[in-house]
Amino acid sequence: MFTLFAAKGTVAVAAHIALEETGLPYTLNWISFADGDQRKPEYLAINPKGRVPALVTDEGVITETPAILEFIAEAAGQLMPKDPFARAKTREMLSYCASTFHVNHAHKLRGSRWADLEASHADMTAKSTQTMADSCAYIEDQLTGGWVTEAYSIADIHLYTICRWLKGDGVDIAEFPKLNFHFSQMQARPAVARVSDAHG
Ligand SMILES: N[C@@H](CCC(=O)N[C@@H](CS)C(=O)NCC(=O)O)C(=O)O
Repeated sequence: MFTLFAAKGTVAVAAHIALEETGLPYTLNWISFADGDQRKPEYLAINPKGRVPALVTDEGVITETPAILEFIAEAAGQLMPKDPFARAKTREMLSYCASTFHVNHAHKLRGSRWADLEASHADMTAKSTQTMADSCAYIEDQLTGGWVTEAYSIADIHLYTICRWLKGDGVDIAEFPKLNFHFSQMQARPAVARVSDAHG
């Protein structure tokens, strides 16, 4: 039995979807950013980085979305290709989502992680629409029109989770037809719809 610590609408949506898709037993523990739960000692004892998601397992805590997603996929024997090249392409997308796509988004509201001046924050916020659109253009070019690799995998789940933020970031996903199709395919999945309802 796993416990997922998640905040609504965050990148924790990805781990939540993976758990719903696989049917592994888990409990959900909501963290409220509005109440600053992520910086409270109780939560820092679970994840000293003060971020979500965190997945508590019998062996210990796992943080970082790519690691959590791959752990869930391996525990369930689902959502990860068997072929070495396809596995590498899956990890390539996970890594891009975590290190670039997500970070572009974080520049919109979390500029204080990288700079102190208000003017610097404003500059980062203004730039995030363009960097998110640039990432979409890159991914659009990579996609073939279906899933990230031949079959549905954790790469699709991570990609979808970040694409949920595009509208709020000022990017119209309809300008990227393959990405838009990918997004609709994800929304049509019952597990994804259940998680979306839970996150509101
Ligand atoms: N690299 C981490 C990033 C996790 C992360 O930054 N999560 C955000 C929510 S999307 C968070 O917890 N932010 C809380 C804060 O900055 O106070 C991952 O991919 O899991």
